[in-house]
Amino acid sequence: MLNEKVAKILYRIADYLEMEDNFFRVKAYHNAAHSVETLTKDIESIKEEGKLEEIPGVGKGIAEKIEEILDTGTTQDYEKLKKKYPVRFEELSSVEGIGPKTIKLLYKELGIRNLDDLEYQARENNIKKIKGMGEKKEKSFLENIEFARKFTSRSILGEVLPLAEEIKSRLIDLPQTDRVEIAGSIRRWKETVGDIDILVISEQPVEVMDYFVSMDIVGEIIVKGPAKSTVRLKKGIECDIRVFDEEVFGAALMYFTGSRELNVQMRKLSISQGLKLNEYGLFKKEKKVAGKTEKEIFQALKLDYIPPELRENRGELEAAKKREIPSLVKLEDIKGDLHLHSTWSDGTTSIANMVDQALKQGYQYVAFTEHTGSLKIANGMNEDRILKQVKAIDKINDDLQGFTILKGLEVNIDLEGKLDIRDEILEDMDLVLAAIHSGLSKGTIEMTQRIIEAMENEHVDIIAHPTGRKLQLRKEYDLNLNQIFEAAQETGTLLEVNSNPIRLDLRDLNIRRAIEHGCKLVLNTDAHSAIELNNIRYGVGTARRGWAQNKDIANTLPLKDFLKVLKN
Ligand code: DGT
Ligand code: CA
Ligand code: CA
Repeated sequence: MLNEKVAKILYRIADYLEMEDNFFRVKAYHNAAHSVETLTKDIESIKEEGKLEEIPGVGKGIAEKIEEILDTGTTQDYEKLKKKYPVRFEELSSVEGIGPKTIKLLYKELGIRNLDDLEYQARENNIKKIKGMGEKKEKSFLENIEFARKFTSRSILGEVLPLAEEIKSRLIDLPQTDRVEIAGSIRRWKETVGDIDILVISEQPVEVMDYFVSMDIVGEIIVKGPAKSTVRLKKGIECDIRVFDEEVFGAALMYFTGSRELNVQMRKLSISQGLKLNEYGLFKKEKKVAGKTEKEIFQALKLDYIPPELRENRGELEAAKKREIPSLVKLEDIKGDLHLHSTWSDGTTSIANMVDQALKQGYQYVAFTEHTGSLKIANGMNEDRILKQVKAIDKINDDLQGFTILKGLEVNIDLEGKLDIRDEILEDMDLVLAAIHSGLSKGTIEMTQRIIEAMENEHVDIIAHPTGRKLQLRKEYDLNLNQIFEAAQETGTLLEVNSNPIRLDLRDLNIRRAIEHGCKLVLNTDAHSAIELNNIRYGVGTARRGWAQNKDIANTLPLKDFLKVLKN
């Protein structure tokens, strides 16, 4: 709907004008935006009839701006303001208590551009130091950020990565490209992403850009130039592409992989060694010392190579200086998936087809863990059907060589922390997952106690999706995670990293905390169809962001050793 698009730009201009203290025009733009937004008639046809000035609140000046938007997709003034204040306006203003004036203040004083910056600065207690802010505001920002995140325009990695890979493969197929890489937050496997960043090596950038902006998946061209272009894809997300020479590509890749916070620290470190780092290389005076590859830049700075997933300024630079960057878990290290559903409960694929997929992924084992009795909506199985499935799996196993299907269950933890299947049945299963599926909003003490109680059951091997969050849909349960981690470690219960890109639960920081507590983890997909077994890569990316190594992850072990890690 064009009306909405025009209204949005007018609103945004009003916001910028407010940052500029131009209150009279703020009001004018605001009124015009509101009129356009609530028009029932299509604005394009009003323009064609030459009647834009008849819209309430739209005078000659704003009518001209609307024409400019309809003709070019933007206005020159708007573009200038965007450059002047390169902040994620929508993101920041979605935090309660933050308007244009505060955004300007936060940007000027602390360079805050987005929610991540805001959260960082608030946690560092830098906001209360700004004149006019104070401790109370800082605290309330922190409280409201979580809520605001749900309503921001960030997309889920699981939706964006396939799109980025599609663009990458199309660009690679061009005769003019020598190399194509996905950079930015996607390369870091961040669970949500703001936009897609693609870097290309090519000697014919103009042809590459021509192709890029004319792809059928492009909805709108935002900027087009020989070195950089930005489009909005039809799916809504923006995609940046930048072309570089082979000689500088490592430096460019490092710079545009970020994170911004790490880049700042890397530049500081370079300066302290008498060097200068930017997106074109590492320089000593005017002489380039490195830049063709990331590896040679890290080397020249006397650092371990830092994998992209760690580049968040969370201690990785210090570790790299001490040559203590751990060897992180890799996709090919995963030997099995221990959380699968088939048509026996609420999955859509047969056991045989799921196993085919597991074999394709090079696995040695899987476990089927259907829902149980009390979870009626998920076609939960009663004791009778559980025993039937056990027999069915035994039969399939007889025909498999070098591959084992484990017989498992995903049992429900009730309000008291009890399970909905008798111990006598659980005892005969190879593996038991337990999870909370109801009574999600009890208080911290109760929720924590329910999970600990379940872990104390000698048959429960794994707690599935331990915090219950769903990205942009549902917060984590109120849990005392320290107590959960301690109990998991003491009882030898594995904690799941659920690899469904909506869940990613445990998330990166909690993975790192769990490992510090000495917990063991297991990476599962919770697949309800064969294709979803591929989601394991999101779990691996997240585990790497949590600094996980093979020794932390039970399903990097061959079957025999894996079974030893389970209880009993
Ligand atoms: P996103 O898109 O919000 O999920 O996060 P990123 O990290 O992909 O951020 P983006 O797309 O704005 O920029 C890509 C990378 O480029 C970012 O991680 C660091 C680098 N970068 C871009 N602009 C700047 C800048 O002004 N300063 C610094 N230090 N780095 C920048
Ligand atoms: Ca990005
Ligand atoms: Ca970008």
